[in-house]
Amino acid sequence: MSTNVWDILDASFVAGAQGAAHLPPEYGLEVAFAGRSNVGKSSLMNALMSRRNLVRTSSTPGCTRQISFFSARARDGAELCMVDLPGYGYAKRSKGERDAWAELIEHYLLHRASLRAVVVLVDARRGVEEEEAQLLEFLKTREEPRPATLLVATKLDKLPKSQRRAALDRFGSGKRVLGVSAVEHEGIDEVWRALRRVTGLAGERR
Ligand SMILES: Nc1nc2c(ncn2[C@@H]2O[C@H](COP(=O)(O)OP(=O)(O)OP(=O)(O)O)[C@@H](O)[C@H]2O)c(=O)[nH]1
Ligand SMILES: [Mg+2]
Repeated sequence: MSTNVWDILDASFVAGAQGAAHLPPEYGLEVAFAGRSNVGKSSLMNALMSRRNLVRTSSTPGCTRQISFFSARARDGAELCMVDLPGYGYAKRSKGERDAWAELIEHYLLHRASLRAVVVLVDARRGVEEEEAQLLEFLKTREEPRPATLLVATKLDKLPKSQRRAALDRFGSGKRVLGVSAVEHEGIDEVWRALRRVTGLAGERR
């Protein structure tokens, strides 16, 4: 196996926040993982951190009930804070309709200064739908400096190999899409490379 500077040497849970008052202090670079419930956010984070069960995953949608912060340190010393967001709808709603949850996530996405990138996950079999389009639009409402957005198609293994390329090309938002499978450990290095690029962390394959 080749040695990558982004091989993860340490990964650990830092904090969980169920309200804005519980967000951990800002330090370093943060990357958040967003997308509807069950899309594979926690699984992708585990794959990126080379840990099987650091981030809790579940076949029951809506399992992640807080914003969870993890710290990962790579072989070259680069550190990144990875943030697991609960899945939810990003539609513009009245204050009354919006629950405490949505408020917490929106607050985090709009105001967290250390947030450098938001990885938006979409099931490879579905493509970008209303909810993801709304999230991408919502992120554009943030004042500069705005976090980069990265579109990732998950569960690529659920599609026959012959259909994968076409499915990614069909995503259609005009943004580049990275395809991954947490199960087959497919596309994980490419996500790392993109994360390092958008966060400004140097590091190429040695
Ligand atoms: N086949 C396949 N299944 C996957 C993949 N990634 C995740 N899953 C499965 O999809 C289910 C949901 O995965 P999670 O990673 O918990 O999804 P999540 O987006 O964190 O879900 P919430 O925390 O509920 O928002 C689990 O049963 C995973 O095993 C993948 O790449 N391929
Ligand atoms: Mg989760």
